[in-house]
Amino acid sequence: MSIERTLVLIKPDGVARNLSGSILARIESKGYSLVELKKVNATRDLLEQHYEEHLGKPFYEPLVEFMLSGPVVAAIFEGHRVIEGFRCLAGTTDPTTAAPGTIRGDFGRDWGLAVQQNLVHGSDSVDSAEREIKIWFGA
Ligand code: RTP
Ligand code: MG
Repeated sequence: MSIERTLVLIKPDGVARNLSGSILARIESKGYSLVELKKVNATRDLLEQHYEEHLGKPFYEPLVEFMLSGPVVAAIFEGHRVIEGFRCLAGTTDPTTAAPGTIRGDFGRDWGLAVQQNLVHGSDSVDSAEREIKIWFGA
């Protein structure tokens, strides 16, 4: 067994729509454990670190603006294969076509805005998780 940790963000759309509790409940119901939880107003500096892999892409600036548009909930969840498990719970990036039964598929859709507002973020690898947890929660 290899216990992993992952960074989960409930993005400003999820917080504004009062879905934080429903989203966290799904992750806990799957059997993952909450390690840390906070509501934060992200800064541009923090988001530029978080999204450095997307620098230069057409959706980068709208994405950063979207993430600055309201508070986000940041959480660390722990469990065996939680990184892959959470991304499976979240569903694919485009919420219009994300499978029903997933967080994005059940609660989200493309609103035709500059960036896909898809409710949640989850780290995509052990290395990303370690990097992102440091960015949002410190060492
Ligand atoms: P995330 O990082 O948020 O967990 O989502 P992801 O891995 O499924 O998607 P990624 O490719 O890492 O993109 C990061 C976020 O950028 C926004 N995005 N918009 N074409 C678009 O409009 C577009 N592509 C990406 C989404 O909010 C995506 O989650
Ligand atoms: Mg990603």
